Amino acid sequence: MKIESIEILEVKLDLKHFFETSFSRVTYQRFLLLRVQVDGVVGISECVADEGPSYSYETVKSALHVLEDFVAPVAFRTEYAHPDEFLPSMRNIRGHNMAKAAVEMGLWEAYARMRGESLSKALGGTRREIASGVSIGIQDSVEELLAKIEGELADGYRRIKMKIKPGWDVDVVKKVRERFPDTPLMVDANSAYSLADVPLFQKMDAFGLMMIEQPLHYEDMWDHAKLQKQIETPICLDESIHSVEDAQKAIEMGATRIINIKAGRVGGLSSARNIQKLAAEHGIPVWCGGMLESGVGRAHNVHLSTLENFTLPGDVADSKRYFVEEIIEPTVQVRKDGTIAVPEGPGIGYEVRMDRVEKHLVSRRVLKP
Ligand code: OSB
Ligand code: MG
Repeated sequence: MKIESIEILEVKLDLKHFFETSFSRVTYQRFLLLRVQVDGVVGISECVADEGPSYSYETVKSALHVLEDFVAPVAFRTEYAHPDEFLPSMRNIRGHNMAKAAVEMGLWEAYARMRGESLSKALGGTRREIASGVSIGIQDSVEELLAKIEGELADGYRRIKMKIKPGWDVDVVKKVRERFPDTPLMVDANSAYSLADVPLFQKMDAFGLMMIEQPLHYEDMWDHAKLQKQIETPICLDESIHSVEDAQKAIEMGATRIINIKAGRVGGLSSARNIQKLAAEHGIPVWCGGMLESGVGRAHNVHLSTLENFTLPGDVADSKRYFVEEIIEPTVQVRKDGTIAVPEGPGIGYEVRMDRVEKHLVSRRVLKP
C-alpha cells in the first residue's frame, strides 16, 4: 500500500456544555480530521491533540507541524504491506504519538475499506455491540453533578466516571455514593495529586470505586506503584502509558491494575491492539478512553472497543452528549441498555457530512509527496 496524499482539515466545534477536568474547562474542541488516500481509497481519521498542551504536550499546531514536516514525508516514501508496519516506520521521530496515530488510523480505515470490511473486523474485533460509560466533568455545584448522573443513568450508561481535583474530591464522591449506592462508579484525577495525598486516597477506599484513574503525575509510574501498595481501589493509568513497553513496565511494577487505552495516545490502533493483548496475558482488563472526539474519532473508538480484552465499559458515549452539531451520519447512539451497536459497513461505517465539516472549517491543506 502506498499513501498518496493526506488532506488535513482543521475544524472547530462548539460543545453543548463545558467540560471541566483538573487541568482546564473547555467550551469547544479544535481538532484535525485527516483524509488519507491509499491506493486510490480514502481513509478518514481524527487527531486527538487538543488546542493546548494540558492533557499531552501535543497541540493542534504541533501536530500540523509534525505531520507536514516529518510524518508525511516518511509515510510517502514507505510501502506498507499492513497498517501494523506504520508505527515502526516512524521510529526516527520521537514522541508525537497523536500526530502519528492520526495517519495510522486513516491507513487502517482505508485498509478496512479496501477489504470491504468494518474496521472492527479488520482489527480482529469479536464484539457486535459495546458497553458504554460516561465521563462527567467537574460541575459548578454538587447538585448539578447529582442531576447529571441521574440523567446519564436514565439514558442507560453502564458506568459513571466523575472527574476530581483538589477541593472537588472526597466530600463530593461521598455524596455521589450516598445518592447512588450501587452504581458502578470511578474517578479520574488527570494527574492532580502527589504521594502527599495517600491519606486522601485511603479515604476513597470506603466508596467501593471500580478504579481511580491517573491520580499522580503524568510522566510517573513509580509513585503510582507506591500508592497502589497503600490503597485497595485499583489504579488505572491513562496519561502515563504511551506504548506497549510502557504498559509492560507499569504492569511489572504494579503501577496499574486496569488500563485506559486511547489509540491517539499510544501511536495508533496497532499499538492499542498490542497493549490490550499484553494486558490480557497479565489478567489486566482494559477499556477505551475518550478525548471529546467528533463522530470520526468516536467511530474509531467504537471499533477499537470490540477487541477481546476491552471488557469494561469505556468513555465511548452517545454523540448527542458532545457537540451542538455532529459531523457524522447516523450519529453514534447509545441504546437504552447502555450499548452501542457496531456498524457493519466498510471502514468506520458512518458517513462523514463534509458539508458540516466545511461549515466549521478553520484551515485546510493537502500534503503530497
Ligand atoms: O482523561 O480521560 C480523560 C477528555 C479529554 C481529555 C482527557 C480525558 C477526557 C475524558 C472525556 O475523560 C472522555 C470523553 O467523553 O470523550
Ligand atoms: Mg483520563
